[in-house]
Amino acid sequence: MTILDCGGKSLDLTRPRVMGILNVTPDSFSDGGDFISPDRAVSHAEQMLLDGTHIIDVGGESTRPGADAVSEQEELDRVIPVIEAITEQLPVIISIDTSKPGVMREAVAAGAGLINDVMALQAPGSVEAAKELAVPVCLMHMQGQPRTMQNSPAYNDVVSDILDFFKQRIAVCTSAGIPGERLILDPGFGFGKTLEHNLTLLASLERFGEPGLPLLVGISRKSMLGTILDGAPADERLYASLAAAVMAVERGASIIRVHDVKPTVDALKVVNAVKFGVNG
Ligand code: 7PJ
Repeated sequence: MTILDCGGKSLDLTRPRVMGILNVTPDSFSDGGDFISPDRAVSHAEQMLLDGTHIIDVGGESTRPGADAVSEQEELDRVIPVIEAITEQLPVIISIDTSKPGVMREAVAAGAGLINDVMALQAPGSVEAAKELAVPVCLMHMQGQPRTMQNSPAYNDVVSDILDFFKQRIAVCTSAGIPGERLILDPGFGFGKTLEHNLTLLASLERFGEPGLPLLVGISRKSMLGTILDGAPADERLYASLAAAVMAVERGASIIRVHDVKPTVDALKVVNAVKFGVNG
Protein backbone atom coordinates (compact mmCIF):
# COMPACT_ATOMS: atom_id res chain seq x y z
CA MET A 1 0.00 0.00 0.00
CA THR A 2 1.55 3.26 -1.10
CA ILE A 3 0.43 6.47 0.50
CA LEU A 4 2.75 9.43 -0.01
CA ASP A 5 2.89 12.40 2.34
CA CYS A 6 2.96 15.44 0.07
CA GLY A 7 3.79 18.18 2.56
CA GLY A 8 0.86 17.28 4.81
CA LYS A 9 -1.58 16.21 2.09
CA SER A 10 -1.77 12.48 1.50
CA LEU A 11 -1.64 10.92 -1.94
CA ASP A 12 -3.13 7.43 -1.94
CA LEU A 13 -1.62 5.44 -4.80
CA THR A 14 -3.59 2.26 -4.13
CA ARG A 15 -5.64 3.56 -7.11
CA PRO A 16 -4.20 5.24 -10.21
CA ARG A 17 -4.29 9.03 -9.95
CA VAL A 18 -4.39 11.86 -12.46
CA MET A 19 -1.95 14.78 -12.44
CA GLY A 20 -3.42 17.77 -14.31
CA ILE A 21 -1.00 19.99 -16.22
CA LEU A 22 -1.02 23.71 -15.49
CA ASN A 23 1.53 25.42 -17.71
CA VAL A 24 2.48 28.94 -16.72
CA THR A 25 4.57 29.57 -19.79
CA PRO A 26 3.93 32.19 -22.49
CA ASP A 27 4.19 29.64 -25.29
CA SER A 28 1.48 27.35 -23.95
CA PHE A 29 -1.02 30.02 -22.83
CA SER A 30 -0.77 32.89 -25.22
CA ASP A 31 -1.99 35.74 -23.04
CA GLY A 32 -0.96 38.61 -25.27
CA GLY A 33 2.66 37.47 -24.95
CA ASP A 34 2.40 37.43 -21.16
CA PHE A 35 2.14 34.40 -18.91
CA ILE A 36 -1.07 33.20 -17.30
CA SER A 37 -2.47 35.32 -14.42
CA PRO A 38 -2.94 33.76 -10.96
CA ASP A 39 -6.73 34.22 -11.26
CA ARG A 40 -6.89 32.41 -14.53
CA ALA A 41 -4.58 29.68 -13.24
CA VAL A 42 -6.81 29.17 -10.20
CA SER A 43 -9.92 28.84 -12.42
CA HIS A 44 -8.17 26.25 -14.57
CA ALA A 45 -6.96 24.40 -11.46
CA GLU A 46 -10.45 24.52 -9.94
CA GLN A 47 -11.97 23.00 -13.06
CA MET A 48 -9.35 20.23 -13.04
CA LEU A 49 -10.13 19.54 -9.37
CA LEU A 50 -13.88 19.34 -10.10
CA ASP A 51 -13.01 16.96 -12.94
CA GLY A 52 -11.25 14.63 -10.52
CA THR A 53 -7.56 15.43 -10.59
CA HIS A 54 -5.55 14.68 -7.43
CA ILE A 55 -2.47 16.69 -8.35
CA ILE A 56 -1.94 19.98 -10.22
CA ASP A 57 1.49 20.13 -11.89
CA VAL A 58 2.61 23.76 -12.14
CA GLY A 59 5.39 24.41 -14.62
CA GLY A 60 7.05 27.71 -15.55
CA GLU A 61 9.74 26.42 -17.89
CA SER A 62 8.81 24.79 -21.18
CA THR A 63 10.68 21.51 -21.67
CA ARG A 64 9.32 20.90 -25.16
CA PRO A 65 11.90 19.84 -27.74
CA GLY A 66 13.77 22.94 -28.89
CA ALA A 67 12.47 25.18 -26.08
CA ASP A 68 14.77 27.85 -24.64
CA ALA A 69 15.83 27.86 -20.98
CA VAL A 70 14.41 30.54 -18.66
CA SER A 71 16.18 32.28 -15.78
CA GLU A 72 15.45 31.33 -12.19
CA GLN A 73 13.89 34.72 -11.46
CA GLU A 74 11.63 34.47 -14.51
CA GLU A 75 10.52 30.99 -13.47
CA LEU A 76 9.85 32.15 -9.89
CA ASP A 77 7.85 35.15 -11.14
CA ARG A 78 5.68 32.81 -13.17
CA VAL A 79 5.03 29.98 -10.73
CA ILE A 80 5.11 31.36 -7.17
CA PRO A 81 2.03 33.65 -7.37
CA VAL A 82 0.11 30.77 -8.98
CA ILE A 83 1.15 28.24 -6.30
CA GLU A 84 0.26 30.72 -3.53
CA ALA A 85 -3.16 31.40 -5.03
CA ILE A 86 -4.00 27.70 -5.54
CA THR A 87 -2.74 26.77 -2.05
CA GLU A 88 -4.95 29.44 -0.55
CA GLN A 89 -8.07 28.55 -2.49
CA LEU A 90 -8.09 24.84 -3.36
CA PRO A 91 -7.59 21.60 -1.40
CA VAL A 92 -5.33 19.91 -3.94
CA ILE A 93 -1.77 18.61 -4.05
CA ILE A 94 0.45 20.94 -6.08
CA SER A 95 3.50 19.61 -7.82
CA ILE A 96 6.25 21.91 -9.05
CA ASP A 97 7.69 21.01 -12.46
CA THR A 98 11.22 22.36 -12.18
CA SER A 99 14.88 21.37 -12.25
CA LYS A 100 16.15 24.36 -10.27
CA PRO A 101 16.82 23.92 -6.54
CA GLY A 102 15.95 27.58 -5.85
CA VAL A 103 12.54 27.14 -7.49
CA MET A 104 11.99 23.87 -5.58
CA ARG A 105 12.57 25.66 -2.27
CA GLU A 106 10.33 28.64 -2.96
CA ALA A 107 7.60 26.49 -4.49
CA VAL A 108 7.45 24.17 -1.47
CA ALA A 109 7.49 27.20 0.86
CA ALA A 110 4.51 28.55 -1.14
CA GLY A 111 2.57 25.28 -0.76
CA ALA A 112 3.79 22.73 -3.32
CA GLY A 113 3.84 19.16 -1.94
CA LEU A 114 5.69 17.30 -4.68
CA ILE A 115 8.71 17.96 -6.89
CA ASN A 116 8.52 16.89 -10.53
CA ASP A 117 12.02 17.07 -11.99
CA VAL A 118 12.64 16.17 -15.65
CA MET A 119 16.37 16.19 -14.78
CA ALA A 120 15.96 13.65 -11.96
CA LEU A 121 17.77 15.92 -9.44
CA GLN A 122 20.94 16.06 -11.55
CA ALA A 123 21.29 19.88 -11.41
CA PRO A 124 23.81 21.01 -8.79
CA GLY A 125 22.14 21.44 -5.39
CA SER A 126 18.90 19.65 -6.31
CA VAL A 127 19.50 16.50 -4.27
CA GLU A 128 20.28 18.61 -1.19
CA ALA A 129 17.19 20.78 -1.74
CA ALA A 130 14.93 17.74 -2.17
CA LYS A 131 16.34 16.14 0.97
CA GLU A 132 15.70 19.27 3.07
CA LEU A 133 12.24 19.89 1.65
CA ALA A 134 11.18 16.32 2.48
CA VAL A 135 8.40 16.10 -0.14
CA PRO A 136 8.13 13.27 -2.69
CA VAL A 137 10.15 13.65 -5.89
CA CYS A 138 9.44 12.35 -9.39
CA LEU A 139 12.72 11.38 -11.08
CA MET A 140 12.22 11.55 -14.84
CA HIS A 141 14.62 10.12 -17.41
CA MET A 142 15.78 12.36 -20.24
CA GLN A 143 18.57 11.67 -22.72
CA GLY A 144 20.35 14.94 -23.59
CA GLN A 145 18.94 18.45 -23.10
CA PRO A 146 15.53 19.79 -24.20
CA ARG A 147 17.04 21.90 -27.02
CA THR A 148 18.73 19.00 -28.75
CA MET A 149 17.36 15.78 -27.25
CA GLN A 150 15.38 14.76 -30.35
CA ASN A 151 18.36 15.07 -32.73
CA SER A 152 19.50 11.45 -32.66
CA PRO A 153 18.48 9.57 -29.55
CA ALA A 154 20.27 6.21 -29.21
CA TYR A 155 20.27 3.39 -26.65
CA ASN A 156 21.74 -0.10 -26.33
CA ASP A 157 18.41 -1.27 -24.93
CA VAL A 158 16.04 1.56 -24.11
CA VAL A 159 14.35 -0.20 -21.16
CA SER A 160 17.54 -1.59 -19.56
CA ASP A 161 19.41 1.68 -20.06
CA ILE A 162 16.64 3.67 -18.34
CA LEU A 163 16.39 1.10 -15.53
CA ASP A 164 20.15 1.45 -15.00
CA PHE A 165 19.75 5.22 -14.87
CA PHE A 166 16.97 4.87 -12.26
CA LYS A 167 19.10 2.55 -10.12
CA GLN A 168 21.93 5.09 -10.16
CA ARG A 169 19.65 7.99 -9.29
CA ILE A 170 17.91 6.02 -6.52
CA ALA A 171 21.36 5.19 -5.07
CA VAL A 172 22.42 8.85 -5.19
CA CYS A 173 19.18 9.95 -3.51
CA THR A 174 19.14 7.32 -0.77
CA SER A 175 22.80 7.86 0.11
CA ALA A 176 22.08 11.61 0.35
CA GLY A 177 19.29 10.91 2.84
CA ILE A 178 16.19 10.92 0.61
CA PRO A 179 14.32 7.75 1.53
CA GLY A 180 13.28 5.50 -1.35
CA GLU A 181 9.66 5.78 -0.15
CA ARG A 182 9.74 9.39 -1.26
CA LEU A 183 10.66 8.63 -4.89
CA ILE A 184 8.52 8.23 -8.01
CA LEU A 185 9.97 7.11 -11.37
CA ASP A 186 9.08 8.28 -14.88
CA PRO A 187 10.68 6.94 -18.09
CA GLY A 188 10.14 10.34 -19.75
CA PHE A 189 8.17 9.71 -22.93
CA GLY A 190 9.46 11.92 -25.74
CA PHE A 191 12.55 13.12 -23.86
CA GLY A 192 15.40 11.96 -26.10
CA LYS A 193 13.44 9.07 -27.61
CA THR A 194 12.37 8.07 -31.10
CA LEU A 195 8.83 6.84 -31.79
CA GLU A 196 10.22 3.30 -31.69
CA HIS A 197 11.79 3.91 -28.25
CA ASN A 198 8.54 5.38 -26.93
CA LEU A 199 6.52 2.42 -28.19
CA THR A 200 8.97 -0.04 -26.64
CA LEU A 201 8.75 1.83 -23.33
CA LEU A 202 4.96 1.69 -23.30
CA ALA A 203 4.90 -1.96 -24.33
CA SER A 204 7.45 -2.85 -21.61
CA LEU A 205 6.30 -0.47 -18.88
CA GLU A 206 5.82 -3.36 -16.44
CA ARG A 207 9.59 -3.78 -16.28
CA PHE A 208 9.86 -0.39 -14.56
CA GLY A 209 8.05 -1.94 -11.59
CA GLU A 210 11.32 -3.71 -10.72
CA PRO A 211 12.71 -1.00 -8.35
CA GLY A 212 9.40 -1.20 -6.44
CA LEU A 213 8.56 2.51 -6.67
CA PRO A 214 5.43 4.21 -8.04
CA LEU A 215 5.51 5.06 -11.75
CA LEU A 216 4.41 8.30 -13.34
CA VAL A 217 3.69 8.47 -17.07
CA GLY A 218 3.24 11.57 -19.24
CA ILE A 219 2.09 10.89 -22.79
CA SER A 220 -0.80 13.34 -23.05
CA ARG A 221 -0.97 14.92 -26.55
CA LYS A 222 2.72 14.17 -27.15
CA SER A 223 4.17 14.17 -30.64
CA MET A 224 4.55 10.37 -30.63
CA LEU A 225 0.74 10.28 -30.79
CA GLY A 226 0.73 12.89 -33.57
CA THR A 227 3.03 10.65 -35.59
CA ILE A 228 0.85 7.58 -35.01
CA LEU A 229 -2.18 9.68 -36.07
CA ASP A 230 -0.59 10.66 -39.40
CA GLY A 231 0.33 14.15 -38.26
CA ALA A 232 -2.70 15.12 -36.16
CA PRO A 233 -2.06 18.42 -34.27
CA ALA A 234 -1.90 18.47 -30.44
CA ASP A 235 -5.56 19.43 -30.01
CA GLU A 236 -6.65 16.36 -31.99
CA ARG A 237 -4.77 13.81 -29.90
CA LEU A 238 -7.25 13.31 -27.03
CA TYR A 239 -8.54 9.85 -27.98
CA ALA A 240 -5.02 8.61 -28.61
CA SER A 241 -3.94 10.08 -25.24
CA LEU A 242 -6.74 8.14 -23.53
CA ALA A 243 -5.68 4.87 -25.18
CA ALA A 244 -2.11 5.46 -24.01
CA ALA A 245 -3.25 6.37 -20.47
CA VAL A 246 -5.29 3.17 -20.17
CA MET A 247 -2.40 1.07 -21.47
CA ALA A 248 0.00 2.71 -19.02
CA VAL A 249 -2.28 2.08 -16.04
CA GLU A 250 -2.81 -1.52 -17.15
CA ARG A 251 0.97 -1.91 -17.10
CA GLY A 252 1.39 -0.54 -13.61
CA ALA A 253 1.49 3.28 -13.83
CA SER A 254 0.23 4.99 -10.64
CA ILE A 255 0.09 8.60 -11.85
CA ILE A 256 -0.89 9.81 -15.32
CA ARG A 257 0.11 13.37 -16.21
CA VAL A 258 -2.47 14.87 -18.56
CA HIS A 259 -3.96 17.99 -20.13
CA ASP A 260 -7.48 16.52 -20.33
CA VAL A 261 -8.48 15.60 -16.79
CA LYS A 262 -12.16 14.68 -17.12
CA PRO A 263 -11.79 12.31 -20.09
CA THR A 264 -8.81 10.61 -18.39
CA VAL A 265 -10.61 10.26 -15.05
CA ASP A 266 -13.57 8.67 -16.86
CA ALA A 267 -11.31 6.26 -18.74
CA LEU A 268 -9.53 5.25 -15.52
CA LYS A 269 -12.90 4.70 -13.79
CA VAL A 270 -13.53 1.92 -16.30
CA VAL A 271 -10.15 0.33 -15.54
CA ASN A 272 -10.82 0.61 -11.79
CA ALA A 273 -14.32 -0.83 -12.06
CA VAL A 274 -12.96 -3.89 -13.84
CA LYS A 275 -10.15 -4.32 -11.30
CA PHE A 276 -11.81 -3.34 -8.05
CA GLY A 277 -15.59 -3.30 -8.71
CA VAL A 278 -17.85 -0.33 -9.44
CA ASN A 279 -17.64 1.06 -5.89
CA GLY A 280 -14.07 -0.05 -5.34
C1 7PJ B 1 6.66 15.34 -18.69
C2 7PJ B 1 6.91 16.17 -17.61
C3 7PJ B 1 6.62 13.92 -18.48
C4 7PJ B 1 7.06 14.38 -16.16
C5 7PJ B 1 6.67 17.35 -19.42
C6 7PJ B 1 4.76 17.77 -22.29
C7 7PJ B 1 6.19 18.09 -22.07
N1 7PJ B 1 7.11 15.71 -16.35
N2 7PJ B 1 6.93 17.43 -18.09
N3 7PJ B 1 6.83 13.50 -17.20
N4 7PJ B 1 6.49 16.09 -19.80
N5 7PJ B 1 7.27 13.87 -14.95
O1 7PJ B 1 3.93 17.76 -21.37
O2 7PJ B 1 4.43 17.50 -23.47
O3 7PJ B 1 6.43 13.09 -19.37
S1 7PJ B 1 6.59 18.75 -20.45
